[in-house]
Amino acid sequence: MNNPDQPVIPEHTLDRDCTTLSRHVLQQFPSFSAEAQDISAIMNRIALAAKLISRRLSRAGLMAGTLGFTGETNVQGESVKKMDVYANEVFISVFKQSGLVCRLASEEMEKPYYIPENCPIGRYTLLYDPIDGSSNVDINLNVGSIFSLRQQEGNDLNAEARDLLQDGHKQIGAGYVLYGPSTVLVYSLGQGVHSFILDPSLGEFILAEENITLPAHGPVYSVNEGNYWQWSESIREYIRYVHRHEGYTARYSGALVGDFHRILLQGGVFLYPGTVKKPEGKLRLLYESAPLAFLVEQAKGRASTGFQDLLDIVPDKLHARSPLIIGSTEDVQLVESFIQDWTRRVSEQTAVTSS
Ligand code: P6P
Repeated sequence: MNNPDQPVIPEHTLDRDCTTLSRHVLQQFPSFSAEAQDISAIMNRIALAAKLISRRLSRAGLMAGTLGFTGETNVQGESVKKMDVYANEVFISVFKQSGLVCRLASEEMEKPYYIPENCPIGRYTLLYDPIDGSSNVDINLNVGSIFSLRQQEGNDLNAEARDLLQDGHKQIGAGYVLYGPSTVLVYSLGQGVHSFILDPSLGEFILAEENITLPAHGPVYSVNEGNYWQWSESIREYIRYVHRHEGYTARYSGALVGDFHRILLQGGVFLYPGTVKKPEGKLRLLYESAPLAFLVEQAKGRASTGFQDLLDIVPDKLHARSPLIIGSTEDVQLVESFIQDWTRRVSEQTAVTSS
């Protein structure tokens, strides 16, 4: 009999608070198979990494030696932030002695990191950008972690990880953590995109939204217009179009995860095109563009290089880069139409001048 003086907690609230990430992952599988248990355990480790990084970020300004640069340069030729190193080491630590992940491939490491005690058993590779947008760390703006999960194929005896040089459709799952006013984890295992919010009082990621889908069009275009004169004319034509037409608004944070999260929830398009000098662009394929492309397609959006679907790209090296146009289908197609029209005009002019 309910005590009238006691508040009745609606079942859905209690049940919702108990829909933790690991439980939600298990629900993605038809049975509690060994694979389901492995993937659930892997996601739980990623969640632990996210909690450790979130905790460090929330105290970064108060702890000596947390902010600023290490003085080193990474394989990308970028100055390394202390937070990059910490976050990279967190991912390594949470997977040691796990029997789950044999290899870790990170933006911060030239070669994959092997965890030998896991390798005969753990047949998974985690690819990740431990801190995406680290230029935002010292100014307390949002940053993120991006991850992609692939099955290890073969024994990789010469430790060259050539089996990772395959297209994005080979991903088993992908996701990101957004360290913002709250810490949000978004993931997909190929059955929709789902978001979780870290409840610090519980130390658990609690289900926030299931089966997130983008609208076919959104008002936001997200691009660093400081690169305007480095782009090809087709991209400049697209930018002039959205400048001239009502209904568009620019948003750009300098951190891919935050900019993508806005597009995922509100629609629109994020672009990091190539430039004339660097046609491959800046973003890394295997642990930045491809995981987000996996998510956006699961959310009924699109991801393209401007010339082909992003998930079809086969990298030639671990740290390969690719141009990225990602978001609502209509907005991605609009950008592609400018590229295709311009390419057609150029080839027609070439044909005329050479005839
Ligand atoms: P730019 C961060 O360094 C990053 O890799 C992405 O997170 C972000 O979208 C992009 O680079 C920002 O690059 O050239 O606009 O500063």
